[in-house]
Amino acid sequence: MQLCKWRETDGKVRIGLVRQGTVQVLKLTDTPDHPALTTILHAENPAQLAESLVEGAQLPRRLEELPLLPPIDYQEVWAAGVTYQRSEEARKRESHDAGLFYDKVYRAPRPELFFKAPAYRVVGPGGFVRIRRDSHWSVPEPELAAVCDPQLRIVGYTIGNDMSARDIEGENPLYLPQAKIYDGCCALGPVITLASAMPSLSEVQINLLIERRGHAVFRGHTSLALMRRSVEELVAWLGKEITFPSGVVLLTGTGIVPPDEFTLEPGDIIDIEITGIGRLKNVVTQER
Ligand code: DO4
Ligand code: MG
Repeated sequence: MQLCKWRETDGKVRIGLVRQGTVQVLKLTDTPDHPALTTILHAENPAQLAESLVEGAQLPRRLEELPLLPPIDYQEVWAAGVTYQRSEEARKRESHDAGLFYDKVYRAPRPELFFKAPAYRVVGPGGFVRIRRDSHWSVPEPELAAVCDPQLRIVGYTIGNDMSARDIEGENPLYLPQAKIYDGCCALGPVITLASAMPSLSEVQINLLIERRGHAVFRGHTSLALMRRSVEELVAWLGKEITFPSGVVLLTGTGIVPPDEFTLEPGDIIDIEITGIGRLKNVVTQER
């Protein structure tokens, strides 16, 4: 079972229950204290609550016809880094003076965790992700995103894109927040697959396709089985000394890095597919 969020033409935000691309509208509206999506996600049994809220009188809709919003309310987005060997190797190459630190963090018990974005900065399916105007080496990072409730139970999964400026991070690792956090730096969607409906993570595959003027300029692939740490381990480290009253979304790191000579250009289309969730497509821009 999956959940999606969209805005109707009358401005109302709706939540839907998705099965095989068909969306049943739920009778639940946003209030500032109880945003609809997290009201379901943070319930004791999200699937049961969603089922009980199906608006029987409304005809089912097609997922691809809805103007989807990112599947997030007020959660912070955090990210883990260097969780795949592919990422460790790439960071060591891009960073001339600080390669050792990436090696260390890949192997150390404590993972790299960083704040990525407040919910309002997150872009949804079909939206624009940005490359910084002061970067000449930017890439998408396709990542499994764990959606956690305030008790840090993993209640679902979505697709995340941790947009990154490799040249800025490579110049000095202390520039990480500037390489990672800026307008249009993060996309999530298209839906949340409830944890109970997610296939075994060891079988989950991630595919990335980047198209430029109608042609594929990069294709990459990885498997969650190649991740050095489990998602539960990352979430446990995240929650050690910090609480998340509105819940949190944790990007779990990238295992796909385009070759060093590749950089994104305005107009590129980033297409990320993850088993059990679907496909998140975004267009690259440098405009604001
Ligand atoms: O150390 C920098 C960030 C790494 C990252 O975002 C990733 O591995 O996905
Ligand atoms: Mg990343």
